[in-house]
Amino acid sequence: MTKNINLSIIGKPNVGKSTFFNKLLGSNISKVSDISGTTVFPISHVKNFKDLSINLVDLGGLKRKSKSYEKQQKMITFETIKQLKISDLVFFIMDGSDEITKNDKQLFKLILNQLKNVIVIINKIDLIKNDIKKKENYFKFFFSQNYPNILLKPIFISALKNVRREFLLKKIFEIYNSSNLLISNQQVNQALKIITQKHQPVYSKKSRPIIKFLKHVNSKPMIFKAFGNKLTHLGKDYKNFFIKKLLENLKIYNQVVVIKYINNKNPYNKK
Ligand SMILES: Nc1nc2c(ncn2[C@@H]2O[C@H](COP(=O)(O)OP(=O)(O)OP(=O)(O)O)[C@@H](O)[C@H]2O)c(=O)[nH]1
Ligand SMILES: [Mg+2]
Repeated sequence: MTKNINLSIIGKPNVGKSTFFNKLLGSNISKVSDISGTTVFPISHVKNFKDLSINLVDLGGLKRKSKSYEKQQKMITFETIKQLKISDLVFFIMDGSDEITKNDKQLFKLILNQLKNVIVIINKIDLIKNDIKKKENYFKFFFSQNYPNILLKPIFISALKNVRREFLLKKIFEIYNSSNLLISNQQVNQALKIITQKHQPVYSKKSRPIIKFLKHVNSKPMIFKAFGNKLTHLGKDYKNFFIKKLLENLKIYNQVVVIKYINNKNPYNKK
């Protein structure tokens, strides 16, 4: 049976979204130009791969909130949010020949806030003249430092010269399949053991918060529940550390994760 998936292409203006869309499909459906604001209305086309029927949607370039007062931008924002809500997966496109801007950060946050799985594409690498490695590290560092609840390996391409179509289609297939699974209690709690044996939460008010049991309760969005004692005392730093380690341990990439901490009531506290 074919599975339908919705995949949106999101990014600020002029980063090469439409070029990327066309090259992935091997056609010239969406208009490309060097003038920012070329795409306004969403353009979609279906690409079949294995048992997936991928509805690929090219969207207009989104500007920062503070700069989105023009009529056209309002339209693009409206369409993007509408599309984002029904997306199974998002291609977030950035310009590799440029620095990371506030516009990029705001857009990426929008995608994560909707708890969407995402593939990060760094485009236009043909324009990077020297020290590509340094540039790659710059982007990798940005994502690993700022977003603990998702593990990302940015993919570096030139949509113009080589979009890496087969590689990307396989990635979509992989992420789609793993995002529908529930991970067993055994596997999740094995990870919990490994993480907490190395780094326990710090003491707070003379007692130590303890995570006793972890359960994967939902896929898409991926939600875990952590049960234990004194979990309201868990600090933000530890939570960030814990979620990151969990993702690394379970090798969960491209999926945004939420952990809900639930305090077990201590039965001996009853009077
Ligand atoms: N050098 C280089 N130029 C590229 C690449 N990808 C796209 N471009 C160019 O960048 C410009 C913008 O490309 P588009 O695909 O229209 O960008 P877009 O993100 O769809 O732009 P909007 O629809 O306006 O938001 C065009 O001149 C493209 O030819 C690339 O990999 N390398
Ligand atoms: Mg476009």
